[in-house]
Amino acid sequence: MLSTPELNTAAEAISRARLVAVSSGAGISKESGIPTFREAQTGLWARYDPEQLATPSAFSRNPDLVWAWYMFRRDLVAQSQPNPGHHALVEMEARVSKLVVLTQNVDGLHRIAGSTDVVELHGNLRRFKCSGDCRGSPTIIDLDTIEHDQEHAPACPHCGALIRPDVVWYGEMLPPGALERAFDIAKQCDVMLVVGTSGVVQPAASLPVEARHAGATVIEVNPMPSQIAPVVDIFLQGPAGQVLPLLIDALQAFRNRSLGA
Ligand code: BV8
Repeated sequence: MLSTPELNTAAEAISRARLVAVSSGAGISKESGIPTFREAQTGLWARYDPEQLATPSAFSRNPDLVWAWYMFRRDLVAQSQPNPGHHALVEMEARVSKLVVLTQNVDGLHRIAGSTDVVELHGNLRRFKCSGDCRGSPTIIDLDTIEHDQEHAPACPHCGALIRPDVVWYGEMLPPGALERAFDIAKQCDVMLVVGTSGVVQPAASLPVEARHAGATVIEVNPMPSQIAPVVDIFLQGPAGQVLPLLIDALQAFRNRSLGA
């Protein structure tokens, strides 16, 4: 389990960093009540595999099924709040020179918590767009301005194509600007804090590898080791909502010791 020496070593590395990159996955939103991607889905969606639903082919084959899934998740996210893990990252941002969050999450909770520099690698399920990008990429559609229900994918008011969530599906390219900036940050950061990701989905899973190869210290926060374990320098085992606040305490203690020295 988590030990004080590891927390102190991690806090020292973060304190000394010019640039801290945080790479977050579904695990940081677990304590906000949002199930992680690989947990068995609940209820109505239990029989579906998210990786089969979050694809262009699923949407073209059965748009209403995929639409209903996103409406379900959108409602779940709308009822969720940032948890102590998200808030600890906002606190950390105030205590270090520069901190950028590179998130795989589509729930928008980092920004809602107050993180000011967030790169959304896989989009945001609170935003919707014309599936034909009829007025440029992306053609965002404000759902509040059109008639729609929970069961049927509505039509774009401009061109009639179906409306979809503004997220990156499997087999789709990540937003070019976001991907490029994420890898730049990974190459330049002194510390990469990886929080709540299984390290399975590419190309996001390569960010910690890139950071380590460029000389960064890689710190992982997760109740269990992930697929990025081979590049992790400091493993802080536990849930983000508990570990990240402890890391803030360790940062403060390190700062006090340095000032007291
Ligand atoms: C692309 C948006 C180029 C949608 C998502 C090699 C082999 C096979 C396939 C591929 C390959 N390389 C690339 C691919 C294709 C694919 C891929 O990576 N597949 C995987 C399955 C192997 N990648 C893509 O398609 C990407 N695009 O590569 O473009 C291209 C283009 C055309 C053709 C080929 C290539 C696009 C990927 C984006 C997919 N969209 N989300 C939506 O949400 O509906 S991915 C989605 O799943 C999430 O966004 C997130 O990224 C991912 C889930 O991962 P995690 O966040 O890590 O969550 P997970 O549940 O897995 O793990 C949770 C972790 O939290 C666990 O470790 C757990 O222990 C921990 N945890 C639990 N509780 C807590 C906790 N941690 C802290 N605190 C807690 N309390």
